[in-house]
Amino acid sequence: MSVIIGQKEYFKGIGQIKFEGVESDNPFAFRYYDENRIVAGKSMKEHLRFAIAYWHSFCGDGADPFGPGTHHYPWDVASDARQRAADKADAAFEFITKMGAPYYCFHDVDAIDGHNDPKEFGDRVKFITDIFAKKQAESGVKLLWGTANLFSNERYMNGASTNPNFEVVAHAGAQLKGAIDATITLGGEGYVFWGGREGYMSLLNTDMKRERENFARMLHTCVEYARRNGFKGKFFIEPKPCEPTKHQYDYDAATVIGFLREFDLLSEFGLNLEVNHATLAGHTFAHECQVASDAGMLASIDANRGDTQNGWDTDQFPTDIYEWAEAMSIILKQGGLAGGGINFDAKRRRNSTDMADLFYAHIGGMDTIARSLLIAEKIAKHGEMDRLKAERYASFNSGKGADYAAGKLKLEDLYKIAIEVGEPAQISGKQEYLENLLGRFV
Ligand code: XUL
Ligand code: CO
Repeated sequence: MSVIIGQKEYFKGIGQIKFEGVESDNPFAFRYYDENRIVAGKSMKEHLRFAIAYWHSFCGDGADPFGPGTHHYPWDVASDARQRAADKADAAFEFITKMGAPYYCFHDVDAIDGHNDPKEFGDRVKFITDIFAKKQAESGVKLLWGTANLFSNERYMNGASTNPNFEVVAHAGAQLKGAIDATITLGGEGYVFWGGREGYMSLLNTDMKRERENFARMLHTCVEYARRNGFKGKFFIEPKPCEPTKHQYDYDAATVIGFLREFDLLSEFGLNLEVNHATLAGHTFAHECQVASDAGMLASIDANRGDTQNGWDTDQFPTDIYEWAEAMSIILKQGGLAGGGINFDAKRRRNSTDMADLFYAHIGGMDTIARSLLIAEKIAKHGEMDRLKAERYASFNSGKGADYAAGKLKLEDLYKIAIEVGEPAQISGKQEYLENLLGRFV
């Protein structure tokens, strides 16, 4: 059966979204995201490397635990799986192009329907990969990262790479091979591992030591395969503490960094931090960014936000300018994201049912983040925030403090110094002052 592509316009009446500035009243325009504007030596486009998430934007139907989907897509009607996937690709590339986003991201099963036969599924993924390759060449849109969905199929109910049954692990491997092949063919800049079911529901039936070892074994197996087959990009792990499992092994940035170090995977990987996952781990987004950045591991971001009253992954579009200003300051300080970009792993609300809502959601998200970049630049230029932080630790820069930091002092030396210096003077942490300073730039 031959498949028809590129014949339809799905988002009729909505044209290219352009920058019009803060005075603009046009809801279909950017007020802050000006892709060519130079900020700290690079264009906004290069700094932010925005990506559209295939799953939420073109597959997510708005279903929740209390009811089925409310989003009905005109590209999701053909009876043949390949034609449906081709129609979805038409809609996706139309949207991504109209938004002016340079990148997209996808799971294998977002691109085309899954199939239990690994050969048939592999063929389907190859089929859609060819279409994506054509669409990328026509539009100039690039693949930020690819990934395999190893959590939806019921065979993964006890985990994928951490499944207690080796046969399920083999199926996970088959799927990973297909998704890695697609990522390589499409020139993906990264490959993401998010272990949705790589954790446990109960320790009573779980050999955690073996599961973590098996998880690391699969990562090594994938890295070896991808490198042997020409993958030049970066591997990312996306931490999340729980949901759908009670406990996920990739709990948070610090846990993942420890895991990668324990299993000798540190050099191949970076972290893809998701805002709402940080919240679920009981951290701020800035905390996760700082932990990752300090370890040289802050590579990519899944942009969204939670809801302060709901303790689950609501995946809302970013609007919190304070949250982003703090995080962006950390990103800017490390010279940008290491190998990744900013992917909108965010979804419209169930009752946001107009096609226009998909545009408003992304325009708002891109503007929030672009604005945070401008704020971060101002904070850096002003310099007081950095200066105050540095001053707080100045006692380690010279004299005995520097000797101590260099490992030259023994515990007995500290005893002598404590007697010599007497009671230290009180030094204010100036938190409110710094909060005001941040507020001034926001
Ligand atoms: C789930 C989540 C995933 C990953 C990719 O919480 O964030 O969509 O980003 O598998
Ligand atoms: Co994510």
